[in-house]
Amino acid sequence: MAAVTTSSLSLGRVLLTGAAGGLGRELRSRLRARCSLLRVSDIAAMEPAAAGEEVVPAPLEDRAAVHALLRGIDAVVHLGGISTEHPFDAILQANIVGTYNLYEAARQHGVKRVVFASSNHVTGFYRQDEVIDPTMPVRPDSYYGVSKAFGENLSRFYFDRYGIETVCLRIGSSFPEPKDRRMLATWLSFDDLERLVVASLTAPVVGHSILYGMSDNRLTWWDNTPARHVGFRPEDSSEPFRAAKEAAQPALDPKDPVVLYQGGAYVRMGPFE
Ligand code: NAI
Ligand code: 15L
Repeated sequence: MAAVTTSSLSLGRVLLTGAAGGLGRELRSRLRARCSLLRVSDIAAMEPAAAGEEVVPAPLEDRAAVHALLRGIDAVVHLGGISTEHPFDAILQANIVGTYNLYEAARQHGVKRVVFASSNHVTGFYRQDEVIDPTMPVRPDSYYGVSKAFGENLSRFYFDRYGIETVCLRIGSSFPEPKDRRMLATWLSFDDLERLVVASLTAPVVGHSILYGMSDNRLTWWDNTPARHVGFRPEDSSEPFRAAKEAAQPALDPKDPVVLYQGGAYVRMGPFE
């Protein structure tokens, strides 16, 4: 789809981590024209640099490499890391040590703002018959969710102690289309993802903010009222996919934890030992 025109403001010198991933590849092409420089990074192979880009591979757990990665950067969109449930040791390195390295380098280089890709799995053990908002206590559903809660807390510390602003995006399910009935509630279109990230980078004052990343879906479990100051206005909806997804899954057992809890299948992944 064509890029969304939400702002013509230059975003300055931006670092995009996780640039080889599903969301990184989408955002790379959409952010490039808005930045004076877009530095893209990952451990996986990336497309060669286009005009206005730098391609800098870096493992997030490598402190020196991450320090170099942040040099001269104004703002970060941090998507890099393990993006699903995995054994703790892998999550520890990529998501916990890696996010610490990123914030510490951001502090040392005077970075002003970070947009952190958190996840709905920070609150996956709330039930699907509850509507929650970002001020409510976390209830992670996985080691992965715990690592994202760590990132949210770490970024709050770096704001309170050092003044680095962060918008934590508890992304629902951002794919070309919803894959199942659960995603009718959690779906975030790529155009709305772009709107969300651009709003998070350009809102004048964000301090430390947390909001859920979902499109304007008819059925929702999340209320972003406490984060209205970010100015995110989703324009897409999962509703056009409803009939097909309901036909594919006509019966749901509400006693099944995967149906009962917002985190879906994540609530029963593992243990891995
Ligand atoms: P993805 O798995 O496609 O991309 C993540 C990227 O991070 C990959 O290219 C991977 O190579 C890179 N990466 C992994 N470990 C790394 C390390 N140690 N050092 C450097 N790079 C590393 O995930 P996706 O879907 O693009 O998600 C992007 C971010 O958004 C992730 O942080 C994920 O947790 C978060 N998110 C995504 C959702 C979605 O629906 N796509 C939902 C909720 C959160
Ligand atoms: C996530 O956090 C994952 O990164 C993504 O792959 C999906 O599993 C998504 O949550 C979801 O809850 O659908």
